[in-house]
Amino acid sequence: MSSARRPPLPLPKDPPPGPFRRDVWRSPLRGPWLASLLSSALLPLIAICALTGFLSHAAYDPDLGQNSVTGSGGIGFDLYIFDWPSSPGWLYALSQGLHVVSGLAAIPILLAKLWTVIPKLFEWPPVRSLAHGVERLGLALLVGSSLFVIATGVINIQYWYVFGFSFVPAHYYGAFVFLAGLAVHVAVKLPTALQAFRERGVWAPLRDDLEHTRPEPPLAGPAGSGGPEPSGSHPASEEEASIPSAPGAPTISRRGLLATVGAASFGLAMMAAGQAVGGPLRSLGLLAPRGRQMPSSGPNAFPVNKTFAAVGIDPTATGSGWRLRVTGPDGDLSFSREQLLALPQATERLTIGCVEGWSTTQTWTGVRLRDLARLAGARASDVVTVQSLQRGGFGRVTLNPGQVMNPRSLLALRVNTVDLSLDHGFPARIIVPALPGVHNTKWVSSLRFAAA
Ligand SMILES: Nc1nc2c(c(=O)[nH]1)N[C@H]1C(S)=C(S)[C@@H](COP(=O)(O)O)O[C@H]1N2
Ligand SMILES: [Mo]
Repeated sequence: MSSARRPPLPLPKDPPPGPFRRDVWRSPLRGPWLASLLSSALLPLIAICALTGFLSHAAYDPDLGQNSVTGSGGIGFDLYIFDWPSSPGWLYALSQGLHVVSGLAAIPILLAKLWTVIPKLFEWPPVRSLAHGVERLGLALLVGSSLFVIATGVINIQYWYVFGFSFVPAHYYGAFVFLAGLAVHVAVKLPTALQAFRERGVWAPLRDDLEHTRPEPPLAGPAGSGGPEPSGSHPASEEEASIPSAPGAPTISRRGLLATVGAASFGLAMMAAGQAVGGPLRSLGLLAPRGRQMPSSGPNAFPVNKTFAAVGIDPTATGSGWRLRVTGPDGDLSFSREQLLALPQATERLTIGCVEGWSTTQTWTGVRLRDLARLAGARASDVVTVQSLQRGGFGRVTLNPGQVMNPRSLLALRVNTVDLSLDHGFPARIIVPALPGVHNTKWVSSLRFAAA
């Protein structure tokens, strides 16, 4: 097969000094068994993260202006054939909590996996044939997209909006590239992983202490060469490219490495869970950016995403001149805050579950959306478009008929027995069970009920 290895480009036969030389990579821990074990730990986390990610997008329907991927801002068709339910009330917070916990927990394992296979990044020659080139391009997309979805996710959780593109579509489309690449990768590599486990045992290499830590032997079956390494720069087979040709002495055992990675993963998961569950567990969220700007005590002491000052609404607009406009088939209505408080009030304990991985459950009081819909003459199949005093940003959202008609859905005027603070949406805000946090529009100025 030597002709297949001739570089299609005029490259020297031998790799240049540096990472392209196989003997640069000396850790005796690298090999197909370690890569397979780390991958087996990653896959369930990725599955949870992907499923909850797509559920979150389903929950974003019917529309969230600039965040929409299915509406006008996106690909223009609806991938989700069901309406996001508005019960149980903790559904979105649970889904989003799992998304962020599994995503963060995957990071140390993914990094360890990439470390295990990094010699393969520096194959020489970089491209041996068309098929090899296509395969490497696929791997580049897989690795690149995995790092992209994780980086954009972390940056978004950390409130650090540095990129010049919209997070939601970028993270969403990045996930498609990642999952497509992953599906191909799993299909191609599954036989090797099973073989590595069969030949070495799933857990057996973890019994070796530092002193007994040796490089993995080459795989014996079809995926491996079954023989000793040939001389030269090429590994006997693709699968063995990560096994060092000139191993150094181990500095950590395999179980030491896995314990370290596992501890990092568990620690990140706990920090994420602290934020996601909220309440007293919030203090576990050591890296959580939220909480800096909330009052330290009192009924309004729960996290604020965007403060009143940050969104730049004219402060006089929330004063005594504020009116809520309600439009529907029966025409145009207008309510002062006093008039809304004079309507039947409902009190509900409801959760705001934010896409950025935190949640908070508070006791909200206000007018049922269903009652306002009835006053406007809306039909049970109508959607409502909510408009905030804030223009642009998250100032407009559409809620589906189930969300409007749920008896627990409120236009909240008060929280924890006091008036909403300006930061929490005074004079009035939307609070709907199981709604993504970002749809719970603050500083509402109008509601328009209409056919979908
Ligand atoms: N008008 C408006 N409403 C908004 C936002 C906003 O930026 N503008 N942020 C949303 C987001 S992302 C979340 S998670 C919740 C947070 O509510 P809180 O700040 O009252 O805790 O409000 C939502 N309502
Ligand atoms: Mo949010």
